Amino acid sequence: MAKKRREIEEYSIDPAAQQMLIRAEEIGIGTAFTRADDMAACNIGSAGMCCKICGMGPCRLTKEGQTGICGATIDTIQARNLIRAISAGAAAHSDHGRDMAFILKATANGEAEGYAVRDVAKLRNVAAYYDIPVDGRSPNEIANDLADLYIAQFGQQKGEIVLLKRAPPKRQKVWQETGVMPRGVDREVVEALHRTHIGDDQDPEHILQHAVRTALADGWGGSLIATDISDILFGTPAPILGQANLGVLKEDMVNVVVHGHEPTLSEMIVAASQAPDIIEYAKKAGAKGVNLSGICCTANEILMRQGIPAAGNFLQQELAILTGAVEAMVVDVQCIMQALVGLAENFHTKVITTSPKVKIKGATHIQFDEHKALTIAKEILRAAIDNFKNRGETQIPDIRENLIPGFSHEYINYMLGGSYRASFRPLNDAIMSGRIRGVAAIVGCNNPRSRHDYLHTYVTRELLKQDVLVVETGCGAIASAKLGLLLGEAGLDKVGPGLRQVCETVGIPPVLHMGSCVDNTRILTVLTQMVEDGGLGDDIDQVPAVGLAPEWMSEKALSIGTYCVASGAYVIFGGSSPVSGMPDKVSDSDEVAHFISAGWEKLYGGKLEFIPDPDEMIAKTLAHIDKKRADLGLPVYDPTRFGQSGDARMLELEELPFWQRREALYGVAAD
Ligand code: SF4
Ligand code: MSK
Repeated sequence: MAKKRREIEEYSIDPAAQQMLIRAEEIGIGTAFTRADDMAACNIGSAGMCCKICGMGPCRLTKEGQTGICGATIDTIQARNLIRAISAGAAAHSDHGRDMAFILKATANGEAEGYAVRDVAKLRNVAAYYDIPVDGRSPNEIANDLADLYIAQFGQQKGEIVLLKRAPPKRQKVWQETGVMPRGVDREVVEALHRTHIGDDQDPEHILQHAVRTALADGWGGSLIATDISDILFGTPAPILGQANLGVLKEDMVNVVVHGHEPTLSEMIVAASQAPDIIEYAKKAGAKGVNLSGICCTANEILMRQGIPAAGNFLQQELAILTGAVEAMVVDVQCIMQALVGLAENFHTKVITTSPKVKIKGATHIQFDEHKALTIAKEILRAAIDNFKNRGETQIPDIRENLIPGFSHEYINYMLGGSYRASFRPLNDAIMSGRIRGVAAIVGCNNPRSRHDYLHTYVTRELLKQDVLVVETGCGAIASAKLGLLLGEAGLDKVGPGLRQVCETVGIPPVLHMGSCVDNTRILTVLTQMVEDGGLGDDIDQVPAVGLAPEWMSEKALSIGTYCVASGAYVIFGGSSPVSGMPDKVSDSDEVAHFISAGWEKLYGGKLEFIPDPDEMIAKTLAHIDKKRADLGLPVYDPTRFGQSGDARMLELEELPFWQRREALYGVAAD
């Protein structure tokens, strides 16, 4: 019997995505959306109740008190499945960080074609954390030492990952006392795999303690290394005008879409696309030039730094090809659907894999090599240009939105305090006074099992109304961008009055785009500085802040969620729980689900919960923020206290005849 398909509007709230899904239906092509309809999720697997780590299984535990053939309980199996997912996520982020460290090393030694240290100030600041001498030394000398130090963090066997010292001192003490200080990135990931081999660690809480250690090796290790070095090599992001959605593709240009996560090759493709010889080559092929855009977090990397438009988020990778206007989709690592290659066969699009770690059968492989990155970038662009002549019928949705991304921790610091008094003080003050109720980090993926972009943007909009400042990364940030929430005035009309006042005064949008999913470390840095600047307690768990991943799907999201919890944050995931006995429902007997919530809260002050209902997510976020406010002795949040403000008030006054403005402003009638 054919499975029931959802209506197009149920697949996505994005009209550009809807247009492409209609096109797919007309042509008779399947996408992740239709495949999700056709493939019912396995209830046993999705709740973590299936074990297949040895050849005696797989063991599916569906009855009360049942164990696997080896005697493993449901709690042990769920904990093992969870730590394996977290470790895979930590490995993916961290391996990205490792590659960045090797590129920094090659750059410092003049061996990386086209790369240079672009942000010397950040290099010096980062080096200073580790007492690497900076005075009287060239950027390359400092970069060489930093690269060596960072490369060593992966293979380190004993001691502590050196980046952990950037966390608040009290937080470091929590980690020391609970025994979760990661020793080296690779060691923790390997140990997670060892512990979960048949016949090893079988105490769920003990397994999950190591899950925390492994996730910390990601957040305060591999990911932080990736963010630091990306900024050093390509520049620390600052606000810049960009655009998002499929309408950024251009009919009269060669469209090259870069997709994945690493900025290394994509930055070179940006440079190559502007080279006169490439523009000339494109013109000879009958195009006006090369139009570059991105998908997923490669998009975020070049959007934040170069203003290169984002064609869309995770669920739009197939939809970009469906426009028929993409000459090449160039992919590196992570979140790349294998379906792209089969889909591209219906069009002229070339799918080009570039990472030595990622090949897809049927795709063209042009391997990235940092020693000749610019040469390779040009080779890729020439292949795309050569393909322009093969373009058939196209349909590019005329839908795109402007946005201002680029809110790195450093820029927020500058924005709030200027060059000489860079500080988070005004933000802390606004939270303390109640103008801003608290902060929410809304991050993470799309998932075709939920309506594309709906949960992200619903939760974002509702929290903004409640005077909650929102910071975003990853595919969630692209969802908000497409709705126009990442713009100053454009986003302010539906924002609470206190938050609006702050945004108008400082000149920021109410939703700050902070980067890719590896850049969730920027959020850790922001929280750390909010603690350092005073008034909001002396550790991250006291700050009125919550992290949300409403549409998560990747293992990296689980690692991010876990390191944020271990850093003191309350983290809410949407969708189904990988550790509840019944999908969407936690019962008293779900030991693992309780442990990562109440158990972790006791140990780390943060907790991880899976809440599918968006209104419950919002209610719990606000309740948590209000509790943290009360614990700090801050005034109870009062939405009527700050009324209308700033520019909004002036616009209202402009509507009045001038003789009434004075009375409206000062309560005194005109003479
Ligand atoms: Fe089954 Fe135990 Fe093997 Fe897992 S480890 S598959 S529960 S026998
Ligand atoms: S790309 S990990 S779908 S955020 Fe970073 Fe988006 Fe999630 Fe991939």
